[in-house]
Amino acid sequence: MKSPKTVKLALGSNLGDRPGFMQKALQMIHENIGWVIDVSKIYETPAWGFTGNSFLNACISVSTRLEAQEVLTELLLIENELGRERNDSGNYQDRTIDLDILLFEDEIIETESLKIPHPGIPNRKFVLNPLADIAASEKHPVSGKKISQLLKETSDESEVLVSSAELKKPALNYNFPGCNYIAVEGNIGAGKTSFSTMVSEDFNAKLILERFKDNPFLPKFYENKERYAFPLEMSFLADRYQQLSDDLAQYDLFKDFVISDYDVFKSLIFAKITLHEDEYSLYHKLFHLMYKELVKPELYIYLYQNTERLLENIKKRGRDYEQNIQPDYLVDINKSYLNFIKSQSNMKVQVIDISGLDFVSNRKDYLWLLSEIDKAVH
Ligand code: PH2
Ligand code: MG
Ligand code: MG
Repeated sequence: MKSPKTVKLALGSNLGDRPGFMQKALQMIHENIGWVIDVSKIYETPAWGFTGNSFLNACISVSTRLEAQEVLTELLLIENELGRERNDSGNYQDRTIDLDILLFEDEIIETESLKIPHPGIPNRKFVLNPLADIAASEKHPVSGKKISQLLKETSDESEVLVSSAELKKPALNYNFPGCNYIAVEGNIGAGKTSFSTMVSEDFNAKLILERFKDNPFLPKFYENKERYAFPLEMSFLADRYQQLSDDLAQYDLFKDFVISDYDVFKSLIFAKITLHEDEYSLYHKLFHLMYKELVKPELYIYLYQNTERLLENIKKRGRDYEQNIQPDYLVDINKSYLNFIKSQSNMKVQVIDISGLDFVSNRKDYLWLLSEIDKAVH
């Protein structure tokens, strides 16, 4: 899973309901590309390089997990959707909407279909003016000059006016109010880590990830469950207890809430499956001594994924020691989780069926998942 990057886009329209097309484009960018972080003013500009209706132009800043080439593909789809017609005369034409990538972080890309930074930036006031609204002090990755400097120096003398129309950022609708601590749970390979990482990046949350990699018993356990189940469960419990009591006690002033990719109760859920009865009863005692000391999540999210997809995900992420996990084991784990969830009365719990979804590569699925959680919080 990729971390979000910031892309600067130019919007232009000189045909039909110009501000309407621009606002619709913004909404479609939100749904298909990423979060619209910043919008410029709208400018009224004379058609540059051809004779045509005057344009409305604006620039926006978008936080996206797509690559530049994928952003371009999405922009072309949106242009089509909004009635953009192209002929292949090679000349500029009037258009309902034009969406161009100006900057993609500080990447320099030169392919047949894509040139970033957009080569037109320095000599177009209809780009520089709105771009300066949202990125005046950013440096052009090739010339190293600030956008504000490029605007001062440009040889373009066209008359660019601020329009009375304004762009509205698409509503976020997700702000997890009143939830200081969210735990994301689910079976092995459900996508707990991906989802909590994405939320922490997108909503300024402190992220707590299970340190399974440091557990020396885990690969051994998958080789020989009889021998290694008890030390494995004990070491997970000790580590989770330590991590949660440390990390939840340290309040981070600069973060809005905490999200973790596990809840400590999973220790008991797994132990119930992997331990013998006498071992489990010992484990159970120790577990509750520790459990009562820990802060409980205010919202517990269970991502339900079907066994087939779990196995696919496990295969895809390719951890050697997980490759022999049997479907039955995953079915048992899921059942135990659901039993635990049923018995919870004090905690806000939400089970979300994500089978058939792919929230990592499909932004619409991700937005749907967020809206489901938002329902639980409100
Ligand atoms: N886009 C062009 C060509 N000319 N002129 C203005 N004022 N605004 C534009 O967005 C514009 C243009 C090619 O994309
Ligand atoms: Mg253009
Ligand atoms: Mg274009």
